Amino acid sequence: FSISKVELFQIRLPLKSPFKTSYGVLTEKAFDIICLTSESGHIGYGELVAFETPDYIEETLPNSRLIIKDHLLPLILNRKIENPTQIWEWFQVVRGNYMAKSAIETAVWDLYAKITGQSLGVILESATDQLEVGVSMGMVASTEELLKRVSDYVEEGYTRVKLKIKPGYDIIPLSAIRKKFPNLMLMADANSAYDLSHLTDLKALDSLNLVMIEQPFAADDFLDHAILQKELNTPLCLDENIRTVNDCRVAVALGSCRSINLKIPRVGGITEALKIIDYCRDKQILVWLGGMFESGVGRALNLQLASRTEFGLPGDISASDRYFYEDILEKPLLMEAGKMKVPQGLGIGVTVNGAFLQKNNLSYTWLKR
Ligand code: OSB
Ligand code: MG
Repeated sequence: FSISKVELFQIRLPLKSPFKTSYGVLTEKAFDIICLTSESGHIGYGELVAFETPDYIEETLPNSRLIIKDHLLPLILNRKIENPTQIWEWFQVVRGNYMAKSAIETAVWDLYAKITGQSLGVILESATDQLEVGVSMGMVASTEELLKRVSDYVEEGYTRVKLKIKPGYDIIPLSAIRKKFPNLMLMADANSAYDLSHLTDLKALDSLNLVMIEQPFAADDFLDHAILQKELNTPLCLDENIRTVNDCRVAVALGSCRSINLKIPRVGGITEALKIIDYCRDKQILVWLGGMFESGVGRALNLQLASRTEFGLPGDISASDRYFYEDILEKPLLMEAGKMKVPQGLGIGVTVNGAFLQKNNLSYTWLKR
């Protein structure tokens, strides 16, 4: 097949409550939705999840838009696509820019599944139609308010809770949660806020029976993570560090982690994500699916991939209504009886609300002539 039309819509969804991490506060999620139309009239959707500021990793929404328009789209337009794995190969001439690549690559997978009349889950070897999921929580100053929020999430059915931490906000809130919920799958995510000078603080967390500690050190550090992992019983998980399967090989060679938070956009799309899943299975690294405050498009895709058997923990795939007042789908993805349903329709399995997209800023259109 080939692509006859490309559209990019710029969307902003306000968050229900501000999300505080070690690097800042987010009150609104800005993202783009990419629509690829084939000559057959099928539409594939992709989500560009990059943030407006380079604080999580270096990629940003404005830069990614530019890379898509000037460097990635020219590599796929006017070309016959036989299989979505080709996209990953064609994109190799562009270095890095994983989130930009993923936005296009995942839209091609969706399009391919729709053209061939299949659910993307079938192609991705989804093994179940419903999943337990976890929730990621920003920092909350008051312990009382924190415990109230954890209770609400547990009651709603979330089976794993992740709390953002930083030096000075770690053992106290985590101990309070642990005391009230002795058996909860609890973990912490530092988004690179620590270094080896905090070794004592990090070792103290070993007493809390955490499922894992995510990304305590710098996004490009493998050596200090390995030193820390040797000092801890709690498994370390890498997020920001892992952009390719080669990064996983370095982490395994050095012993930098025992778990990987896999985000499709952070690794450039589904093709690389599948390689990482295979590699982690071979090396007995616990892989689980992370999130980027996705709208329904990215969230539906996450559910499809996370329903493979290799995912050893509930993912950061909360219901749309955990973050947003309204989603961009005809039907939002909600928690039902403690589980999220894996959408079963063609492609990513959800219907995007066309009127909602049209209401938003169309930033770019390309039409085959
Ligand atoms: O570090 O896992 C992270 C969100 C955006 C960027 C980075 C991270 C996160 C989350 C939230 O923790 C995951 C989600 O629910 O989408
Ligand atoms: Mg993280």
